Amino acid sequence: MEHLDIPALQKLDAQHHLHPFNDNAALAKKGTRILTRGEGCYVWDAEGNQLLDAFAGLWCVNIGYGRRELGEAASKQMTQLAYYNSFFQCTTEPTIALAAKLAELAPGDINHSFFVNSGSEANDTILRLVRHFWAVQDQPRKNIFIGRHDGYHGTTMAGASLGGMKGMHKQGGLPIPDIHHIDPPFWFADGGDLSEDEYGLVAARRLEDKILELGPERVAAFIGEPIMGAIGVYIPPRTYWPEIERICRKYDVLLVADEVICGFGRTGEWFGSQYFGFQPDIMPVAKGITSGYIPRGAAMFNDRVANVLKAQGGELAHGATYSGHPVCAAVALENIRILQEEKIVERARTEIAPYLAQRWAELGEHRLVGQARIAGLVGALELVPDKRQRGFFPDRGSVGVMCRDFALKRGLILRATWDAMLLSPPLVITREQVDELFDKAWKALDDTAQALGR
Ligand code: PXG
Repeated sequence: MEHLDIPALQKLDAQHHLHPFNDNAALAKKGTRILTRGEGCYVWDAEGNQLLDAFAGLWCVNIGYGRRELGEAASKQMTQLAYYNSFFQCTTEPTIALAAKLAELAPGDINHSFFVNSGSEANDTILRLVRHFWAVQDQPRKNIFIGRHDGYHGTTMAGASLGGMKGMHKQGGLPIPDIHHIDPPFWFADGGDLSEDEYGLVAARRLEDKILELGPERVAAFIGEPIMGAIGVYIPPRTYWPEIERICRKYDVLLVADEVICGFGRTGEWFGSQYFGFQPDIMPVAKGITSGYIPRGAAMFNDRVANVLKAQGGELAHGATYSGHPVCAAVALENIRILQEEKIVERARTEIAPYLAQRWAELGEHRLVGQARIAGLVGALELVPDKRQRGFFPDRGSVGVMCRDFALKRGLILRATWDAMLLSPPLVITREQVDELFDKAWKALDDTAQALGR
């Protein structure tokens, strides 16, 4: 491997590159870690450290790193036709094939894709097209979206507004108008003496209260991540989503399941809605659709919404240069081919998820862990000051960062949100790698406990 001048690169990075979700002044002093290579579930940094990536990049490298077929698919398409768009009565073969493949995979009658470059753009698209859907049916006032506090739907104006992250709302004058939020289903912090199933119904009925407060004739859609990822893997009780679905149907509110993290096998099912047993009307997808190898997102709509947009929508005043990019479509198709032919989702569900759940529960025994939650191949360890109580450290966030750094020193990438350690490995992780993950995570927890004097 070519030798890199790490300090020189770090200096250039500090001088010229603004990093997302970082205090850039502090980061410039510390210097960034430069990643150079990936294979399977491992990545290597410029110093030569081999790291087990238990976070699949950023919840996205579902088929693992280093699959040459995806590079070959991109190269073939680039050579044949590097670019053409879906404007001007045109499109390309891979874009057609991807739309058809997604219709085959998506649950129920979600059969129609609008292509974009990211999850954020998928949600912007959904906000605009859903408002248009109601407007062309003479209901222009039915334009309010309800999301959840602490939800994550991206960082564009609409994405960040639909999400409920307070830090994001503070920057840039958000949320934009006609977006409301209800409290998220987080039993660990909010469940009190209720059982998880009782609490799931209580949390879902907040949606009904909000719809009645605003007036059903004003509410266009509800949007939620089947499992809330970025905030710390909040896995709702089983009772939550069916009740949300019932409420949406009752008031004719469109149900948007944000599948950007859950989609393409994360829970052991193809989509998070299938894991929880509900049927959305609309879903944004991104990340796992290409396993992160190339940017691609889609806003997916059911027959009802798409048919109205087609029959009554007129010209859709929406779209981007890269909406129908054939190279991104070719890579997505190749990724989905591998997921299907190698039965990666099925294997994740039947072989890996049960074993991972068992080992994750063992980590839950650690004295620092208050709750070990997991669904398929996504989970969290909630670090707590007192294992006997469902509570948080007073200085929320510092223990999580400490544990994350100890894990890195031991060759394991785990992400921390506040004091929850998040898990989302490539779906191709093996039982041996699960054992390695367990050993490194346990040691990182020990290191953290020791540093805290516990
Ligand atoms: N919806 C969900 C549920 C997401 O998790 C997006 C939409 C936006 O996708 P794009 O492709 O625009 O990033 C996401 C993205 C984190 C983190 O810190 C999570 C995401 C992105 C960046 C950081 O966990 N999720």
